[in-house]
Amino acid sequence: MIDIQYSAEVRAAKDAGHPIVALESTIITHGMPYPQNIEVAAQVEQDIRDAGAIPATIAVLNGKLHVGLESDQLQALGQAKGVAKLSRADMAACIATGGTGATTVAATMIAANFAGIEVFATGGIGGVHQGAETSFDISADLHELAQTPVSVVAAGAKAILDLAKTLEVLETLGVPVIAHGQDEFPAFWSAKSPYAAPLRMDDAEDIAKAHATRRALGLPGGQLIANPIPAADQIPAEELAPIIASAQADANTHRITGKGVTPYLLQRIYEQTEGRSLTANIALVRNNAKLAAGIARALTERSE
Ligand code: PSU
Ligand code: MN
Repeated sequence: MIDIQYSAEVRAAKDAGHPIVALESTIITHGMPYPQNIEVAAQVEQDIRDAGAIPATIAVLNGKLHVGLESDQLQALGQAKGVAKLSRADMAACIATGGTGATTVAATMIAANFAGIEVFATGGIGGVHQGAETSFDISADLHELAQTPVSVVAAGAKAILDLAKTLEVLETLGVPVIAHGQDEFPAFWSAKSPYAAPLRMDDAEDIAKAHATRRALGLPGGQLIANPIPAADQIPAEELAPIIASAQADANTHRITGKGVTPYLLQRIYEQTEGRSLTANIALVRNNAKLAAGIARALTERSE
């Protein structure tokens, strides 16, 4: 039996029927450098509380599935070396063998759904990598969105991905892609991409209503809520393009493949922007946390 370990705060919120927002942990262990990773994780949790919901950061610690981390657990995870990156393929094996791992978007969706949490905030989802026509590198996050009923708030997909192909795969898989407050699909560090989002909604209530309607129709799968980075925090796409191209070339030269690709590219871009990519990343995650809290609140109010 899977015995979910809830944090005290999440346990109390579940008992009281308060809105809860899931958070992933790969962004902590593989997406940001220490010590900013821990500071950001704690800040994002606080942003969710300030917006009227309860944060549930998800990870596997010593074979236990944790939904909500106590602050000492978060501190330890953020400093640990060699933590596994868990997606759909490896979360069960990690639990079964008593391992410790951080959950990606896909694994966090599985755990959140298992714990009855319907809304999840992150930075960016995984998608179709550039060169996927030869590498076949397509994130399991896309397939998860097609089968697990959680609404994921992200700032679109990173420009290290092929956004056009990512949108095509999401369409094929029947995943609603809803841009928040604009017509364009956002590009993570930049608010706009050249691609139109298939759907647009301007407030949390409509997004919650769409989520509940999918559930009522018995449709499997979640929604991708593409929330643009605030204009003041973005890095112009033209400025990033050559940096991304050189990071991608380095990844090819060093034959980085599989799970290693996303963390490698993020680290190279961080170095080449002298940390500006991280500042923007923090701003967009915080912005996503607020919107996710609003959606979770709207869902709770609808079911009352
Ligand atoms: N985007 C970020 N930071 C991250 C990730 C994505 O800005 O840390 C992580 C997420 O956990 C996402 C994962 O689910 O990378 C995708 O990895 P892959 O491309 O290997 O599926
Ligand atoms: Mn991949």
